[in-house]
Amino acid sequence: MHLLRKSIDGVGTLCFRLVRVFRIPTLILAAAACGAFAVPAAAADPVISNGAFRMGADTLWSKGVIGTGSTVAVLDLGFGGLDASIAAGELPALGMVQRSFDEEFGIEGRTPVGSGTQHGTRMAEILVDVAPGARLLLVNYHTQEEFQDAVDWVITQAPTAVSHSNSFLIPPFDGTGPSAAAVNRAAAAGILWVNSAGNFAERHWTGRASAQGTLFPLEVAPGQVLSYSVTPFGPSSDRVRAELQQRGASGEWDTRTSVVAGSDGAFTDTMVSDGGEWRLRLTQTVGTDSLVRVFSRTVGFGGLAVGDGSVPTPGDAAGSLTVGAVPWTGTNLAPYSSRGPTQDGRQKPDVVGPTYVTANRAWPGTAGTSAATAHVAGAAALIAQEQRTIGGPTDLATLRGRLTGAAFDLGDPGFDPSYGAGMVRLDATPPKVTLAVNDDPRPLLTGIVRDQGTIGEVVVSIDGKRVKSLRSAQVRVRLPRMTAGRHRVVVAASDTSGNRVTTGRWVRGRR
Ligand SMILES: [Ca+2]
Ligand SMILES: [Ca+2]
Repeated sequence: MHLLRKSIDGVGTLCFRLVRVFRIPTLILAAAACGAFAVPAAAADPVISNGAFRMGADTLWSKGVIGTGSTVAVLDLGFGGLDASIAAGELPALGMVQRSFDEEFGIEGRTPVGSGTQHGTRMAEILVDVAPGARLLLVNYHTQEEFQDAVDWVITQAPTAVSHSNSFLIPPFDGTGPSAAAVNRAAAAGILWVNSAGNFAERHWTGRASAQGTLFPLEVAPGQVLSYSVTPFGPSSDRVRAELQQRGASGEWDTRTSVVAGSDGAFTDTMVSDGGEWRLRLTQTVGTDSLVRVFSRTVGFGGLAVGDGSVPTPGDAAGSLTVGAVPWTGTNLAPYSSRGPTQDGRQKPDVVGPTYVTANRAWPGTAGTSAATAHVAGAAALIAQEQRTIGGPTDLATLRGRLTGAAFDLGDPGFDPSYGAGMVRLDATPPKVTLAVNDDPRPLLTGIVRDQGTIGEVVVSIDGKRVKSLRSAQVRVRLPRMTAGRHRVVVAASDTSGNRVTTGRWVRGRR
């Protein structure tokens, strides 16, 4: 449950029991919480992504900053389920521009392995949650060639930002490939390109292939899809054969599909497991022991996975603001979130965003660096409007600087290879706490916690020992009897963006 706040009378009565934020950023409070307000019955009952509150977007909504005047292009493989999303009130019925570059399947699109997809629709829902005033362009493609055409069209539309939550597993992964070049064209045109780092930290391996064959046992359930991208990095004449093998009835390994990859990489044919035992075999056929990079679209490498270097393209582009993922309730990188360095040694991701959110009740727990990316693009749309409001610059360097400069540091201190600059943060102001303690034998601690964003946790401790944890703005805690002498009562209040303040009082014990 989110904790939202609204002053409902002239003396600052605060209600924190949640409620709903509608598509216009009027904070409407539950009748149960405040009595004076009834919640209007909505035809649809949309839900706001938890990640918006994690970033502190509500601090800007309450100032009327909802992304008005900003355009964001959501670039994706497909937008299935748009009508249902609009009917559920999760996307606006009017104002979204649709443009398909997928020659075969149109705006609905397909995944890389040919399935229908609602991925782009989920991303658009998150964007609308963070920046409900932004104008959306929904643009899809399937091939890398179509992607480049899509980017060139998007550039003509001059959006504030692009939200692209997809990757190509096509080398060279050093920021110079064709999709990275397209991203850099957008950046050169002044557009903030926000790209997912990828969900490949557990589905990536790099190491040496050998002439004898390097083997990867695969844990594959029946019906599971197998699809691999294989690239040797060495002399251009080097070749590595990748074979997907299944153990036959008599115990020998049968090669079910095989491909030979050079420095421009190759994909294995997509296989669907019918059960049994599977393995991937990499064999150096030309050259000696090439360094090989393998991405799996589907099945993880388990204990053999190599998280470092698992950012595909175009998250490798210098012009991309590349986004890793942290669950919205936590501070630890999602285990799948791809990490740098790039093939040429640059650090990615640039920032992390919130994930594992619900932006549509029918799709709880939307995860991945995809969801994180859409949140960050929405944040950019808000910052751009805020800048216009104050007459400040809205150029790419300013937006990028705001997103990285105000990020909440996570992981190792400072910029690091897992979190980049940290979690994108729109609320950088800690809560304010007013406190009083009476002198009862068991003192009553009372207080109010105020924040422009959403209150996360309020912790009461005595002499460093936690006695109570609250998630409300109203503090009313009966403290235990304390021994004679002075004791320090501290209230530590944090908002959901991680900003924290501590306020203390000395209390005399009487026991
Ligand atoms: Ca850090
Ligand atoms: Ca705050």
